[in-house]
Amino acid sequence: MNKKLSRRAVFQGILAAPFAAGLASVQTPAELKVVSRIIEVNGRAVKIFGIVNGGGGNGLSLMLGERFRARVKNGLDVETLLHWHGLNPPSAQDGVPMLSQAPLKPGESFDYDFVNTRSGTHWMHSHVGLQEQQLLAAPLIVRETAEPLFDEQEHVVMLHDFTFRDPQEILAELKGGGGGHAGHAMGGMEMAMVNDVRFDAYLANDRTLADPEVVSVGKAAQIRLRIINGSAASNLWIDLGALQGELIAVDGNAVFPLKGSLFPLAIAQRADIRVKLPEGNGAWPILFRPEGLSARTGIYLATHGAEIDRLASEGDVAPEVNLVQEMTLRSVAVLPPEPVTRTEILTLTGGGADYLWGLNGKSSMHDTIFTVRENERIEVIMQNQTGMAHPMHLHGHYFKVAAINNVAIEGALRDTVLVPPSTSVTIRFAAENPGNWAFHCHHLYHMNAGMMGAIRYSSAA
Ligand SMILES: [Cu+2]
Repeated sequence: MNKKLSRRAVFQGILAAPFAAGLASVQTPAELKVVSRIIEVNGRAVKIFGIVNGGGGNGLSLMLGERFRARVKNGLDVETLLHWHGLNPPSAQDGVPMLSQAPLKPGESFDYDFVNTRSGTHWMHSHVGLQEQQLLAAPLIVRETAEPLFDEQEHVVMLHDFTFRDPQEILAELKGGGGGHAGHAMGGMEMAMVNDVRFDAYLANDRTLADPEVVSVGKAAQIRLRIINGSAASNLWIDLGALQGELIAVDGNAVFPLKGSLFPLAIAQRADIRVKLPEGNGAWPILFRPEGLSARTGIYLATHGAEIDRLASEGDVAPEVNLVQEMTLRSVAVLPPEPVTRTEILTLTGGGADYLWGLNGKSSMHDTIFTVRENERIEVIMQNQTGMAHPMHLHGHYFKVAAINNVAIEGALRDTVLVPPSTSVTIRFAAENPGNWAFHCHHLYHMNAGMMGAIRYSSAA
C-alpha cells in the first residue's frame, strides 16, 4: 500500500464513520457521564441521577455489528457502576460490584470495549446500592438498520416509579416494619401481595401524566414504541387505550407479533410495540399503569395542532401482572435444539416479617448458586415459595422461557421473567459466556434484602 492510498483510506474512514455507525462512532468511544440533575415532580424540584452522552442526550444508541465502546465517567460525589442490561458483555465488563468490577470512585473513568451481538431495546443502570431508585438509569438501544425497515417513527419511553424519600430509609423501614409497607397503610391484604413500596409518582421520560411528554406524530403514522420498565419496584401494564398495537419484541428479542391494547411489563423488562394511528388529526394517550393501583403515567401521541384532552393521574385500578400473555409469546429466533445437560431447581424464598429475601433459602448476594461448564445447556426451574412476584434477571445470557408450571410453551427469549407467587417458571440457556454472573430479583428492595446470587463457570476465576 503506498502512502497516498493509505492516507485516502484513513480520510474516508473518518468521513464514513458517523454514517455507518449511527450516533456513536466506531473511531472513538462514546462518552457516558453519570451525573446529578434536577427534575420537577408534582411541582417540586428534586435532585436525581442521570446518564448523559457526549451529545448531551440520555443514554446510548448504537448499531448492531458495531463494537460497544464507551468511556464511563463518574461525575458524582459517591461511587457508582453501570450495568448494560440486555447486552452480554465479557464478565469483567458487566458492571456488578463484587462479581465483575470495582465501583468507580468519584471522578474515575472506565473504558468498556467488547463485541456486541445483541440488538434491541435495552437499558443501562447502576448496580450499586439503591441508586437505581434515584433514576440512575438510561436507554441503551441497538438498531439493526440505520433507517427503520418500515415507514415508521420511533419513540423510546423510559418508565420509573418515583419517591421523594431516601430509598435507604424505605429499605430500613421495610426491614424493621414487620414486612410492612414502608409506613403507609395499603388497601387490604390483596394489595399487600402486589406492592410493598408506596410511591409519590410514576414517570414516563421523567414526566407525570399531569405534565406529560407530547410526541409529535404524522397523520396516520406508524409508531414503534420502545418501552423500558426502569421501575425499582413496580410491575406495570402498557395501556394503548383506543389504539390497537402489535407487540413485536420483548427484552430486545423479536416475537411473532401479538395484537392487543393491554400488555404487561414487569420490572426491568422491555417491550417494542408497533402502533398504527387512525386517519386524520388527533391525540392519543399511551398509559402505563402500576399493578394493583389506580395511579398512572403516560405520554401522548399527537398530530400537529391536535387538541389534547388531559387525563387525570388516577384511573381504574390495574389488575395484577400475570403470565397469561407470556404463555402465548413465541420467539422468532430459536435456541438450537440441544439436549439439556443440567437441571437446577431455584427456589425463591423469604419475605417474612424480617423482610429477608433469598434464593434456595440463602440471602448471600454474591455467593454461588450453582456452577456450570462452558457449552452446557442449562435448565433452571424457578419455584416461587413467597407471597410476592419476582422479576428474575440473569446476567450475561438470554434465556428461553420454556415452561410455566411445568407446562411447556413455545416461549420468548428474554433476560428477565416474572415469577408470580406459587408459580414455577422454567428457563433454558446456553452456557457460552464464561465468568461470574449475577442472577437476581430485579425488585430493587428484594435484591438488596438478599434475593441475589451468582452463577459461576468452573473455568472462571
Ligand atoms: Cu423479588
